[in-house]
Amino acid sequence: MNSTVRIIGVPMDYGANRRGVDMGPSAIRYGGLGEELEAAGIDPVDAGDLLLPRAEERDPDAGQPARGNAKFLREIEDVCTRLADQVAETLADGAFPLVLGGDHSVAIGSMNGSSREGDLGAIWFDAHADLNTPQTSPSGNVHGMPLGAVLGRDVFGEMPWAHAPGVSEESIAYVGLRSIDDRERKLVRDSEMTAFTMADVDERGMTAVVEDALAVATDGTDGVHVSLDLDWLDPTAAPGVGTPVRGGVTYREAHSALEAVSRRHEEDGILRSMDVVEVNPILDERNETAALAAELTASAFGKRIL
Ligand code: HAR
Ligand code: MN
Ligand code: MN
Ligand code: MN
Repeated sequence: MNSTVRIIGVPMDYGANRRGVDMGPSAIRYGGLGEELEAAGIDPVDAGDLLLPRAEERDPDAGQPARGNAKFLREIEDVCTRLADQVAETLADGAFPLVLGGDHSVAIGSMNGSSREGDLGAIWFDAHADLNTPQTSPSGNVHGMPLGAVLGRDVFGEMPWAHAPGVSEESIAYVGLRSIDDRERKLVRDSEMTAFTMADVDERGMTAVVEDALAVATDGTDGVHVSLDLDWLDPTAAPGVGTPVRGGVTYREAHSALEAVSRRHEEDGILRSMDVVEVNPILDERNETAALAAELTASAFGKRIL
């Protein structure tokens, strides 16, 4: 693993439909992220949080695109532009960027920054496909659009802060999908992305699925971004998320998935950047989802039981 891990907090909830995920970075730190990473043999450096105006002080519709619906797009552009610069700077310094969300729209910034270093594959651990655009979104919530954004689909193609040319569809693999909008289903099917749903996990087991996902994300790229949305887990294991979906990954399956990532990384150093998103402490039970986010991050960085 990269010698230094730099933690970048992004207390952003503009992309979600409710307040709360803006407290994710604090909750994940309080949940033991530093200690967990040290247990993985990592020496983390905390760069603190980006500064964001409160959502109540902003007009969600001020930055609406000419067509479609995307709330707080102007604010998300500002945050993701600054985040992308910090991620790129972290990589230029030889450190590993670990981004704490915040809602999943932070991944637009992480992946834009990370892909400046060279072609980037991605593993998307999520219940949701996050492939909407302002034209297809049923909600206008940008946390349902980060992959649509980095792939430059629809209006995102004209937004250089959103479209990341170093990320291509065929290098993206979903793991654990189970909640896809009707219009989005066709988008996923017609795409070049590889989608491992919960049914694939049931059938083949988590480790085999993640190894295949890693093969997709490493083929023809120079590095891999891991995006961990805590609603990937079953709500019994991770209650503190804004959009829980039944039938998710168990506690142990989640650990084995991230352990598989770290095993591959130990072989050939594939991991370049990571984000951990959608923890909502308001909805959590005794901070257990945040603590689990910290634990899973440590598994990705090589923490083992023995
Ligand atoms: N697909 C829905 C939408 O676009 C739900 C958004 C997903 N929520 C998330 N993302 N937490 O993974 O509005
Ligand atoms: Mn997501
Ligand atoms: Mn999700
Ligand atoms: Mn593209």
